[in-house]
Amino acid sequence: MKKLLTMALACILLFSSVPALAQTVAPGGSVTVEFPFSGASIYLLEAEYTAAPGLAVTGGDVEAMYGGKAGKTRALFVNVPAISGGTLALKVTADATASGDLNVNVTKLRGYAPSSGWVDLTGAVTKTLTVQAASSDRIPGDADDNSMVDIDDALTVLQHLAGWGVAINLENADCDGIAGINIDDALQILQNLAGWGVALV
Ligand SMILES: [Ca+2]
Ligand SMILES: [Ca+2]
Repeated sequence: MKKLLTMALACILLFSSVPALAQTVAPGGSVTVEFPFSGASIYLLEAEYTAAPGLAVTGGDVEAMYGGKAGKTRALFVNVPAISGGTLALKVTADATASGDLNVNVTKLRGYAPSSGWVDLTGAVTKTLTVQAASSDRIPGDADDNSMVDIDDALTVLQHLAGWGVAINLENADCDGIAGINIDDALQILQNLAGWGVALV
């Protein structure tokens, strides 16, 4: 269902003049960039693409196609019976030091059918990825995620540890500088609140 909705949205964006929404990716992270295509009825799809310095294509597939492989600059997929459209989904990974708006270009997109030979498909486009660090809104100690640290946060950690199934922000709750959530995190919050000079990190 989600894929169908994504495809429907992609088609609307492709066939309208509305600019596509920019996708974002964190430095060192990966994102799937979709290139819808259509045209002749084909058994084979061949795509060539380039990624700006700072980005690399690290995988990909075509929904509804039987098999194939996406390499760094080229993808080849096959399907029987023939299909007349689909979406090339490229997995793009950003370097840890990448930043800004960087492009991925599909420079060639063609399909093959025995009756017609190789035919160019509609859909070769440029997509821009904005590489930006995820905004950090973490508040160490704010286990119940209400934007303040008080005794309820220590209780939330304790209730979580007791298996009460309470809502908890795990990133905030792990606040004693030692990875993992345990009773020391609850104590850290209590000691911080008591003015013992213990920092929440
Ligand atoms: Ca709180
Ligand atoms: Ca901890």
